[in-house]
Amino acid sequence: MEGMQLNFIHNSSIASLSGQTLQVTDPSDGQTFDEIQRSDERDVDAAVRAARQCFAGPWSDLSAAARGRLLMALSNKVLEHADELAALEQRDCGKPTTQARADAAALARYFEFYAGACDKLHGETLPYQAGYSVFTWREPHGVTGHIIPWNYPMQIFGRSVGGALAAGNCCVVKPSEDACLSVIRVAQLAAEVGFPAGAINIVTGYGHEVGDALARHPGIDHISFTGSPSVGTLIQQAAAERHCPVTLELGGKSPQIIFADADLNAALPVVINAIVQNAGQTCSAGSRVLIEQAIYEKMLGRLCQAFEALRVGPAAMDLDVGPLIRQSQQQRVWDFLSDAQAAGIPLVAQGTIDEHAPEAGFYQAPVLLADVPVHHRLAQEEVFGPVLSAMSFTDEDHAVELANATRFGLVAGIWTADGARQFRMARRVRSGQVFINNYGAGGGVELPFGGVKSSGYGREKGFEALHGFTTLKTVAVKHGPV
Ligand code: TXE
Repeated sequence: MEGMQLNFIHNSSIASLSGQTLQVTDPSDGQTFDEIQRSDERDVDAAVRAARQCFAGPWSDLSAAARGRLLMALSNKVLEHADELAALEQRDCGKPTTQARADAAALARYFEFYAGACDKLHGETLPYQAGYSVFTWREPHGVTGHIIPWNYPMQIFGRSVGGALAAGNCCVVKPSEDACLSVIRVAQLAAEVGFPAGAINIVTGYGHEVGDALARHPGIDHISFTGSPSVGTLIQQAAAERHCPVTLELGGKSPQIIFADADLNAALPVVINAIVQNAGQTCSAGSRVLIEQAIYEKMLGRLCQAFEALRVGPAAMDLDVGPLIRQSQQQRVWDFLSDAQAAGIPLVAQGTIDEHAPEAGFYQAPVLLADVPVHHRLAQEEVFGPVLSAMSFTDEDHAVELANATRFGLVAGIWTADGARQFRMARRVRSGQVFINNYGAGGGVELPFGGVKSSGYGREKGFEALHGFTTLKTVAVKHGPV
């Protein structure tokens, strides 16, 4: 065992009150290498009290510009420590080096963006009856709770906590029990650059213990959750008990829609990357490819070739695909694949697991399945692995019907050279983001992100997120006699 990670509360590293810990496993070799605190509701309570104290004093005393300067200092600090943070997340999540480094750079960018946004957030003056002056203030909720998953700990911390702090909130964060090392380190770095004690607090442990306690705590004024739809329901129910606002990001079954007139050379690598990035464990993964019938066989052939060339291995080898996060996630993917086999869905191509990949690692070769029926669970549920389901469509109406035929609506990619169709399709596909002739647009912090239907609601990223992390107060002043 290499170390022992502590909670971070009131700018201090402290053990959980129970003294219990959980082991941290490296997905590349299945070996445990660290320990984190297994906290409970008492630790959550201590973190919420620290955050409330900070909100009542030092944090609210700062001007918006001063908050911005702190966030900018944190952005620079993250860049200075980018290699260290990337290495932590790489080991914790099994991320190939290129991905882990990109995530550390993205974290710095989130803080940079929100640093600049702090003093640009303002209310409005409103025309009203004679004798009144009416205006609005955008006020922080107070203390925000953030429940973060394991697939992109740094990025989701950046987009969620960065926005909440910029809007003037103090934060209590529960990272995933499967990946919290990078996030704990970022909170320490924040203290080093001068964030007051209590502004950012981290409490680790199981979701049903710490996450549940956070969602129910009366001192939490807003909850931001990214994770599975089933836990999203529990969070929403807990929040409803005390009418606490929530932002939910619950994943998707996002389509990539390829028309016969599309630039297939441009589409091919993007479609592949959208399903193999982070081993398919990405909420916005393009996990369905809908191909116009006229080019179905041709495009499928090209996808097969590309899939056969994909290589999987330990994170440090920096191949196309790393391991999955844990054994149960690997089992989840295997269950989907055996269901596909039982249903006679053709597995038409798969990548190769490198011979140096340790037996005990959680590897899964990328898989391409053809002719997947629209109602099969492979076309309906999030696999969260490198599994791409292909199906064909006859015309635009059929493409829209298939694209919208799931309970999710997070992201869609549309590939066509026809300008009018680009706009028609963008309107008709139900999702929070639509990309035309690209997918993700580089994932910039500027682009508001979130879903419709079971993909959740509320938006993170962009300036829009600041609206979700604030509440609007209307002030009407009656003019006195002159
Ligand atoms: O998610 P959980 P899991 C999807 C993806 C994946 C599936 C299961 O399809 O295969 O969910 O993954 C905390 N009260 N996504 O089981 O459990 C938990 O500790 C409060 C998509 O890992 O939802 C962690 O911090 N919190 C998703 C966070 O919720 C609870 C990313 C997410 O874990 C809790 C991750 C409870 N009762 C998985 N139970 C995306 N949208 O990108 C758990 N948690």
